Amino acid sequence: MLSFFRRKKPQSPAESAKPGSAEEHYSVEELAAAFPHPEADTARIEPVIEPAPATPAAELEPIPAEVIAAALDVEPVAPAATSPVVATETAPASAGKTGWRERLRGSTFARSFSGLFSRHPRLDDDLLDEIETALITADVGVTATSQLVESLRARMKAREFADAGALLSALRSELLAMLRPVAQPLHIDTDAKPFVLLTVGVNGVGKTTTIGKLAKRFKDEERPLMLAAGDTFRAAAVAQLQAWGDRNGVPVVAQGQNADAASVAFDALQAAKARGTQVLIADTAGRLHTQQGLMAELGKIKRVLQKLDPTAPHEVLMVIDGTTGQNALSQLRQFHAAVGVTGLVVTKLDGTAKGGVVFALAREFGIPIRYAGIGERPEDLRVFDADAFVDALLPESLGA
Ligand SMILES: Nc1nc2c(ncn2[C@@H]2O[C@H](COP(=O)(O)OP(=O)(O)OP(=O)(O)O)[C@@H](O)[C@H]2O)c(=O)[nH]1
Ligand SMILES: [Mg+2]
Repeated sequence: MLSFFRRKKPQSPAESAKPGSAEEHYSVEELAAAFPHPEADTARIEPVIEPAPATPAAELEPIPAEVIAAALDVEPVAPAATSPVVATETAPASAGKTGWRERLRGSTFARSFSGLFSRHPRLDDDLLDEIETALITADVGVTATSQLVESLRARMKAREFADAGALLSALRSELLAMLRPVAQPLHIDTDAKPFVLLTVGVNGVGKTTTIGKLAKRFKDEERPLMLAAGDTFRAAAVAQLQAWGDRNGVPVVAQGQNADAASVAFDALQAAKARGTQVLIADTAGRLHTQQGLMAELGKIKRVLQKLDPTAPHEVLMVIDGTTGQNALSQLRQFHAAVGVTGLVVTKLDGTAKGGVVFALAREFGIPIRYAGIGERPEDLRVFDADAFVDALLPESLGA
């Protein structure tokens, strides 16, 4: 692990804005032990463009495994003992055995539709009204829902459907047609040296967890990889990323809490270039899309990366919490304006997510959806599959 620390700047408002963040924090003593700080003052440092000389990792106290484990709420694990760039053995990836349908069963979308066709087996306006209500409840959005239902109504009046099952098939096809164009997997351009992936999103959506899952995926694909701990607002965020790095034998460039995020990104890109790393993934602090200063900081990270590589970042991956609902649209609008989002990950689709927001995002923005998070384990980050997704929410068998 490459790790070095800088002076403190005042606490970010993003931290206090984060619901439930208090429980995730360490005591002052734990933080002091985890992140020994050379200076005690709290003056804000000016943005650092040129990287400062790094303190050799050997001079730093390692973060105790218990502290890292506490950040992740898991059993402590022994960190990788080898040099960062040397590939270490990773546990064999257990295949994601649980299917999309099983994981998305609890979604509002799936629950609203299960039973709908058996309650309304007749092909009539009541059935269409029920479908409209189910789509709205599942957060597909008013405009997309109206379009879908009116199209079905016109086709029903034209006697295109023999029965309710045929109407269900038509609805499935229309939903698929909305998603297929955005189901574009992430392509790692190996000519980019390295391919820089910048993750962004509001607080708690699953950015760091997604990075950990991607680290495992890319490591399994034998891609030389490096992580940048660009969430410098919380010490626990650095520890969380370092834990994922340690687990997967992936080096993490960090400067500790309150360092300048753009400086971390710059240092990491320099280190990645020097080591011939293929992929660099940069974490960033969660921020509300309405916090203009913090949104502008993302633009700065991007500009600083471009000083070293004008084509970086090669992917701005926005992570969206699938339980968010229609607010996800304004989040994406703001992040896209600030930093140019090129791909999406929709997480937490396994829980109580409504599911429909994926259609609203696809319809409104047409930005590629790269991955879906359908659980907390590394193998639960799935390449977004439009067919599997629609099939899970609205199985063909419902109309039988
Ligand atoms: N069920 C489920 N939980 C997830 C998924 N992805 C992330 N989580 C959980 O969401 C919580 C927040 O994840 P983080 O990765 O810390 O989120 P973050 O966006 O980095 O948060 P900040 O850095 O605080 O903004 C953790 O408890 C994760 O385990 C998912 O696909 N499904
Ligand atoms: Mg995070």
